[in-house]
Amino acid sequence: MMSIPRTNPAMTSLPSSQDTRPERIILHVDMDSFYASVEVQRRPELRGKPVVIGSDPKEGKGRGVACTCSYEARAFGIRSAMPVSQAYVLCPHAIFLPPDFDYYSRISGGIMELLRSTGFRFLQVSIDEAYLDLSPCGSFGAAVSLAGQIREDLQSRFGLTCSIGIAPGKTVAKIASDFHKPNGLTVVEPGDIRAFLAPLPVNKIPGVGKKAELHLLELGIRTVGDLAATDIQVLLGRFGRGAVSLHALALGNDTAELEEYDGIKSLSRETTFDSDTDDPARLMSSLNALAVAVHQALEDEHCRCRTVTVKIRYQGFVTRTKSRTLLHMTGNAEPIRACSQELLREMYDGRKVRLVGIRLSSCEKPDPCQMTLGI
Ligand code: TTP
Ligand code: MG
Repeated sequence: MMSIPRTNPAMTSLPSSQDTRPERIILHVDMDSFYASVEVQRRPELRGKPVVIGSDPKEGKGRGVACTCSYEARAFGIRSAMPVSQAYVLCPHAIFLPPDFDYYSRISGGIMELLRSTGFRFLQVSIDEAYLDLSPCGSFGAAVSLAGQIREDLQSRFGLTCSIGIAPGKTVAKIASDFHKPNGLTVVEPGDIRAFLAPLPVNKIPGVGKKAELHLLELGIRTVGDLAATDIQVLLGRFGRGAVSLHALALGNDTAELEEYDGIKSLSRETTFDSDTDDPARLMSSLNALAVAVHQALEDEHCRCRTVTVKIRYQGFVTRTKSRTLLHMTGNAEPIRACSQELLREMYDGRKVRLVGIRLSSCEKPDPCQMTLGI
């Protein structure tokens, strides 16, 4: 394993096995404190300050949560998903900014385009993270050079830093990108996976959440090394088949492959009424049916979405649309239905309607490398 701290982003010495021909080289990139860094980039006066992206803390009485915060704010103990009231207590002089999702989505689009344009197999897994399959590079040394180029390009084009992990499989690449944040580059070569993972707490494995962590702790398993040393039969008895890939990973076998996914940009469903209507109940029930249908389409694609748009075409073909970006990606029917109803209520002006429609956009596929345990 080789870790390159942020103070030394340029590689000077290449890993010893640069001449070997590994089967797979996967790069995972994750932007650092993404929403906060994007805000700091467009408001340079915020640089170096604790910045929290979330709703107004109202001097400790606000009820929302923080989406993320700058690393300066993290030094005060503030974290993503923490209530803003708590964040305010930890750092009253932090700068709290409301999220501007449309802007973050646009910047994310540019970043993903840059990564895609490298020409390697590409998979975006969230607004600020993606994988590239760098196997055609032929060596870890060549992959590290390319990673350096990507970091430079992201810095010069967007003024943003990222953290990168390079490993023979997706799961280890993802764990590695988180290893030296922010602005880190961590390379785990094929023979080093087990040693790299062994000291890490089990919750560093994607998909091992609080519940799984507690179950593992009950078995005396705290680190990935403990997991490797545990008899697979014990794990199978406790977690079922989900334990197989988890145990294999702990032993150094990262089998998660990168399947390229072009991504659906949007999904829509619409209904044209037999006769134009201004009956609110009829409009709402049609909208609800559309929400069910478009959600089904989303499920069929195994996707989640972030933005909901409602379209109304009035008599005479005058068409209006209104969009809303949800706080989180969702694959659930309820937020889509509720948001569509809200948009219709806000937009409808009482005229006779010819057509209504719902469109879901900013769609993405959840990261398939998440481990799932049968608990
Ligand atoms: P992350 O990559 O998890 O976090 P981050 O980029 O802010 O920080 P890090 O340097 O640790 O990678 O998430 C990307 C963005 O997604 C984040 O900037 C804001 C958003 N987000 C939320 O809105 N709510 C959440 O709970 C989390 C974790 C992220
Ligand atoms: Mg990030």
